[in-house]
This record gives sequence, structure tokens and C-alpha cells, in this order.
Amino acid sequence: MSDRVRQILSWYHGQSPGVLTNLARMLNHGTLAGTGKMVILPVDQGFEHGPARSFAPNPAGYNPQYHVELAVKSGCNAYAAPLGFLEAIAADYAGQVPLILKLNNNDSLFSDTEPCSAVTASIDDALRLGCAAIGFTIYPGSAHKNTIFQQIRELSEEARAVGLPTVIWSYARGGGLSKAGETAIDVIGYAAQIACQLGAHIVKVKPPTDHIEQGAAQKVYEEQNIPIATLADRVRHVVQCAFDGRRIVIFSGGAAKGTEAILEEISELARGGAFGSIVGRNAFQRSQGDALALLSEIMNIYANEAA
Ligand code: FBP
Repeated sequence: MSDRVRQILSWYHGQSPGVLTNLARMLNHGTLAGTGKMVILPVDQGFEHGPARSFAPNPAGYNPQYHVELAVKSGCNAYAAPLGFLEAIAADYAGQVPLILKLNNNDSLFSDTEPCSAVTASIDDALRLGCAAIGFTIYPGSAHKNTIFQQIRELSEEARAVGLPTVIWSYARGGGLSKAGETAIDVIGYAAQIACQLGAHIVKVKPPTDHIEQGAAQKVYEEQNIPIATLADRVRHVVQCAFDGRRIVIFSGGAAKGTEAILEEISELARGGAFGSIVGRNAFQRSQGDALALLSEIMNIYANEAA
């Protein structure tokens, strides 16, 4: 057990041995094992965006086995997916990579400005599949936020009781927020804080921009001179919003973009103190060779930052 992993686990003081063991399982797996950094492969886009939008750019990805192979070969800390994808591979790949079962999902067939994902799997499913954690998306800002918050309260309570940590995808979204506001620095910091307050052990947010959405927040950012000029500044602030860095905060990859752009972004995330990245489309929409090369470069950036 490295000093860094020991230190991170100490921030989760009071959690059950099962939760701590599963957090350690993820932190100690793969290329970044022991560094305190994580790279996770999430493949729920087939459900969230539809199969063609997700897998046509690299048709090998229609096959559930492709993604777990990618996660194993690249040395990801964990692989996250909905029930169907995990059921298709969990037995054949048992013990090869920690799994995170996405317990709720939303689809794009009904476009709702006030999103609310459906609960699509259970804690029993996560245990049966040998998962190291549950995953859950919350939409702070949605008119359905109270229902969503109550759902995760119940599910994470159940998960804790059986020693499973909770990973919260915290995506602010809803009629009261502008499109730019969804990734505004004040909103992303707020989304990270809400996830932590809901008991997330790992928080996932989008990289923040320097836009400030809320008038009341704008005043404070200006008066207190909170640095938000660079992405690294903003990431530092988001990590501070997550219990002053005492919760693992990782950042999503977003729509597919060029290798240089993504590596530049990852360098800034790492400089700002991100604990890692959760990169879906930018990984599985490339050929396997290109994805392995990209994930290896991403992991190198985090490893160098940790060293
Ligand atoms: P990507 O790296 O492909 O952006 O994946 C991260 C992720 O959180 C997925 O788990 C999820 O399907 C997707 O982003 C949601 O994206 P959005 O709701 O913004 O379209």
C-alpha cells in the first residue's frame, strides 16, 4: 500500500472496511496503481446517446467484449457500464479489472429539459457481478433533482451497507441553466460539492470553463479573487469545492476530439490537481491501437504529476 493511497483512504475515515477495500481495489489496479491517480473507461453511451452515435466510428465497439478488453489492456483502474454490458462480460473477465455498475441511465429518444435517469439496476446486481462500486448520475439543476437526490440517498445507503463505494456523475442540467452554465466554474464547483454532500466516494464532473452562471456567485468570485483564468486554476477550485481535496474528483473526456487537444486538456487537469479522468468516446471511438496509445499517454501525464 503506497503512502499516497493510505493518505487518500484516511480521508474516508469512518467508512466500512468493505468500502475502503473496494476504493483501494480501484486505486491499486492497473497502470496508475498506487499513485493516487485514476483513469476509468466509461461505456454507457450506447444507452445515453444511442448505438450508432456511440459505436459507428469504431464498429468493434458494438461488441461488449471490446470495451472490457480495452480497459484491461490499457491498464485502466476500472471499467464502468450499465447492467447489460457488464452482464455480458463479468464472468469471462472476473478479477481482471474492477467494475463499476451504472445504476441509472437516461436515453436520448425523449428529450427533456428537466432530465431524470431511470434506475436500471440494483445493488444486488452489483454484488452478483463482483463490482467494486456503483455509479449514479445526478442532475443538479433539473426540476426532478429532489427525486434524484432521494434515489441516490437510498441506493448509496444500501451500497454502503454491503461495502460498495458510490461514484457520482454530477452533471448540472435543467431549464434554469443556460447551455454555457452547465460547465460554468461556479456550477461545476457546486455540482462537485452536492455530490460530496450526497456521500459520493468518487465524484465525476465535466472540465469547467471560466463562465460564471449565477449572479450571486459572480460577486464572490470577483470579491475573493478566486483564480479561474486557466483550466488548471479552475480544476484546483473544483477540487477545493470537493471537501478541500478530500474526495476523489475525476473529470470526463467529452465528445471525440483530436489527440493533441485531449492531451493538452489532460495536462491542465493534472496540473490543477485532478485525481484522474474518465474517458469514454475519446477512447473507444478510436481504433484499439490508437486508443491504447492515447490512454497510455494520458496515464503517463497523471503518473508524472503524481511523482
Ligand atoms: P465521455 O468521455 O464519452 O464524455 O464519457 C463520459 C460520460 O460521463 C459518459 O459516462 C456519459 O455517457 C456521457 O459522458 C454523458 O454525456 P452527455 O450527457 O453530456 O451527453
